[in-house]
Amino acid sequence: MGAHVTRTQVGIIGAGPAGLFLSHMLHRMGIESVILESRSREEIEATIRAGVLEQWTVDLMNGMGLGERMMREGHFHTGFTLRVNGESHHVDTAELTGGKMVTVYPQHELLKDLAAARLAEGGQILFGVTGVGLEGVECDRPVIRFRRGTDGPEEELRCDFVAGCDGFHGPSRQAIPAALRTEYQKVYPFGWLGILTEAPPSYHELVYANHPRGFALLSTRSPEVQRLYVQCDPKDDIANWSDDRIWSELHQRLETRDGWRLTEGPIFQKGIIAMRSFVCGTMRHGRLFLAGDAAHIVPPTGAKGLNLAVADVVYLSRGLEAFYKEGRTDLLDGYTETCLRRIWKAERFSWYMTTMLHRNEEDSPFEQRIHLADLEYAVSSRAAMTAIAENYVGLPL
Ligand code: RFL
Ligand code: PHB
Repeated sequence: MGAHVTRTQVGIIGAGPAGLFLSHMLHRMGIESVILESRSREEIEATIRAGVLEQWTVDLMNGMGLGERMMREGHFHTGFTLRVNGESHHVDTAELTGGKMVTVYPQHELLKDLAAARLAEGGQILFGVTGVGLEGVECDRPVIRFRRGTDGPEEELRCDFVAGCDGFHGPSRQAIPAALRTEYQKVYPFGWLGILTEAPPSYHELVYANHPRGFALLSTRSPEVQRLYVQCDPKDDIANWSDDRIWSELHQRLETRDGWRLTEGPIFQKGIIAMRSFVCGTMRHGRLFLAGDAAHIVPPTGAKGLNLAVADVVYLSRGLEAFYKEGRTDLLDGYTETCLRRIWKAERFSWYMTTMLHRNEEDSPFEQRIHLADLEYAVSSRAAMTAIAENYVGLPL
């Protein structure tokens, strides 16, 4: 007996921001898709990741009629603070960019909204699949093999196109022969220790702090829960970080000279993440298209990762629409090039914010002074601040 076969137009691997946004956009274009996701819905909806949405990402959510809860529960920030030597410098993004803002709305809440809406429309998202493997992406009839759960029989998803939206560790990028892939990478010698604490907001906007002890970031999640990060050794063991030590570092790095105090609360989640910049310069192989973290990674300092994933699938959906409605392949043929123009700008901005704001023991004294001069210039020049602001709120699509 042959494997059970399902047919669709676009087979999507991964139900992260890239995969879910893509299925929504395709549905509105009258293009069918099926999403295969290895994790359970519960796990995805409980994983804490990004928090900052660019203005156009918010506009896109609203334009698709999916933004109702985000508009009710999200936090709208017209700027953020750069804190240097205990002095606060407000970057008024709205004033510097003609009214653009960023919205703090947790990634897992966004994913909940996207998955619920897609399933309510009759969309197919298969959670908890295993053994995902790609075949035939070089010809016109690609096949994705998978199993439901760990012990379901092997099944085939036959499609016209495969969207590899499976994150940095997923199988899609590896399905492009190594000899055809150009990859660029930078690994940073520091990471972030992130916490969630049950406390009221300490400040009305995000604070990015540069301090001789290292970087710190004050962010938020809700009126009751705050998100904070401290620069640390990426190989450090979280067991070395008692709550007291975390608060002590946060107080020192975020402290100001005007008497402002960080509000503490019980810490209920903590973890360490490493930081890298990565670009796969080959985002298409035959009928396989990579999107989001599957193709690129930015360090989180610029808050770009999720937004960049959504931008990729906007371009991909336009290419697929031109293919199905007009038989044109030019947009699909130009996919990698179109995406990479935006990706490299986001890579540059994320790298710039990261190198400028962190303390890097591997930097020569010359480089350390240059980064400090960069920062001092940024907070003293309207032109430099405008450049930061327009990148932070998101470059036009
Ligand atoms: P995701 O979110 O990793 O989703 C990929 C999905 O694919 C599934 N998958 C598979 N499915 C089937 N078969 C397989 N073999 C599979 N292998 C993997 C995975 O289970 C997963 O569900 O990728 P996507 O969609 O490209 O989205 C990228 C974003 O999630 C990522 O860029 C952001 O989270 C990055 N990021 C931030 N981005 C922002 O725009 N603003 C922020 O403020 C921000 N803060 C952050 C961040 C990332 C962080 N971490 C933990 C890396 C803060 C942190 C701490
Ligand atoms: C977050 O709230 O998780 C967050 C905010 C801003 C960043 C990165 C992460 O630059």
